[in-house]
Amino acid sequence: MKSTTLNLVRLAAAFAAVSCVIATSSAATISTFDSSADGWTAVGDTAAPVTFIATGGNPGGFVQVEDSVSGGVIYFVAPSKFLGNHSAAYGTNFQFDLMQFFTEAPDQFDDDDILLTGAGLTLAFDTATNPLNGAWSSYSVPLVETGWHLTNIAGPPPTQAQMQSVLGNLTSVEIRGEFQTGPDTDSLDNVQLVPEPSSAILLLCGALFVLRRRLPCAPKACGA
Ligand SMILES: [Ca+2]
Ligand SMILES: [Ca+2]
Ligand SMILES: [Ca+2]
Repeated sequence: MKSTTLNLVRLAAAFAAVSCVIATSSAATISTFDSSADGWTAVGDTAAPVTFIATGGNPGGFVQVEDSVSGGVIYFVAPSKFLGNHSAAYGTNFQFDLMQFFTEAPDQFDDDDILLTGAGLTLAFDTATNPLNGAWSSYSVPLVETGWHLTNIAGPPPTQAQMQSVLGNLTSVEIRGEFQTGPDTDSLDNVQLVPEPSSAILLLCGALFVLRRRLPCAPKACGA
């Protein structure tokens, strides 16, 4: 192949590969709080509305609330982009990072850790561990009926149809921020509701990357 043609093919393959990455990630609903609170609010006994903090997240910006310690449990409440039809998220993982901060002796309490509401149902999930005190903890919760409970974490498991109908009609997504009795500050970063790309798209993208790597370099065209 002539070097000009080769370079054009390499360029096309590179462009297609980059387009692949954009195409497979664009369907994700994500809040990384790079520059704002991204519409997140909170319910419960917060001392003030959700605050955006530009540094100290995991990484970059994050959101934080302070407990007013007046009774009640604080939950972060997702903005509208996490609501509606997220049927494609069934079978994927709901991911987020939490950090709690408290100075008194640990006095943690149990409660519903995630609440998904929709189609007249509420689904609750009990995460295995509470967030670290003063450090970020990452959560990845499978969006399948196993492990979820109807109404609250003491409820029976939902059916597959119930799980799917909630994900298809989400009206509320809440993540517990408060785990400590007494004063605490609660932080959230990197919330992701990520439909996995179809295996066909992944195979195509993989093939494009391989093609790009295997094409020979024209002299002085590819760099060292
Ligand atoms: Ca962040
Ligand atoms: Ca409280
Ligand atoms: Ca508290």
